[in-house]
Amino acid sequence: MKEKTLAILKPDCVQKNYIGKVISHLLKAGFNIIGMKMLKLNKETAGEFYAVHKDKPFYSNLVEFMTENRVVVLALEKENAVEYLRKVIGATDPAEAEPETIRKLYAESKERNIIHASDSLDNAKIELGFFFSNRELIENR
Ligand code: FUP
Repeated sequence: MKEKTLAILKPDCVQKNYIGKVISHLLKAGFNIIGMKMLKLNKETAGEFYAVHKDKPFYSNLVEFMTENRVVVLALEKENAVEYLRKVIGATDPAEAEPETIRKLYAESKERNIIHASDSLDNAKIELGFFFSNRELIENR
């Protein structure tokens, strides 16, 4: 079944000029980009997006990092998109990521790991709604 999921090219991806490389990787992996925007998160928005981690020791650093530069948010569509995107990005810590995954290729650490991807279909719906209106995500092919 075709699914939609959300990816965020994080501030380190933008700062290192990897936007093109990562988007190219996603397109080669078979994802269709059905929504894309660049924006700068503020502390409140980044904190809300990562609210599930608010009690973790890394939360404040995570919020700080996510606000240090612009990000690119992508709405992606593909068969089995949620699970497949998680596979294509690799483990949270690039040291543990499989070869040829985006994080293995481009990330420097588990704190600065280039890309976010929704981790379930339910979260994909919530996270897509965080950045895109329904009107923006209407079938556009
Ligand atoms: P992931 O789903 O792979 O992005 O990983 P998590 O949801 O576990 O973590 C979300 C983000 O928190 C990571 F992308 C980076 C940050 N994080 C840390 O900074 N330190 C950690 O030990 C774990 C996660």
